[in-house]
Amino acid sequence: MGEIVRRRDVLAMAAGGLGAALLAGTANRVRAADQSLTMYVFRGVQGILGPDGKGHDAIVPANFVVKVGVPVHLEIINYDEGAHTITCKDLGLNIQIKGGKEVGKTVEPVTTRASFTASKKGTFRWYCALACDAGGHGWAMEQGYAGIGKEGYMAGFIVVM
Ligand SMILES: [Cu+2]
Repeated sequence: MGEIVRRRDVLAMAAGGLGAALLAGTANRVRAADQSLTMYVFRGVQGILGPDGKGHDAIVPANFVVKVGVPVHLEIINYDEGAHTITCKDLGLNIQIKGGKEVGKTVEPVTTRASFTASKKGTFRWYCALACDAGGHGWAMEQGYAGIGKEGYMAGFIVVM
């Protein structure tokens, strides 16, 4: 992973001018009042351990807060080779997160962008609707989709205020 990050840093520096141009392009679509959140998907080997002492797939942060009626722009960077979802029927969400790119024994992260606007206040549970966490023997998915008690891994809460 260190190698990938270093390469990305170098690329970012090399593309400084281009990056600024791309950001300017993005700014046209993201209004000042909008919310932005960067999330990460990590695979079990990255060391987020469950109570069983084993690593498990996790979406970080699993719990987050958004404002009602204000668009939220998510940037989800997936360091796991598998695809995942952020599914929350109460908020009409079923965000499909693209899998990372396997290169030998490492994974190059792949970024998914998605936007939504929460239309009602409350606390809503999301879960990943795909059978993932194979490396952790599916622990995060036990008792159904990201089973009860597995929040912080492939489930969590969206607090809409
Ligand atoms: Cu998942």
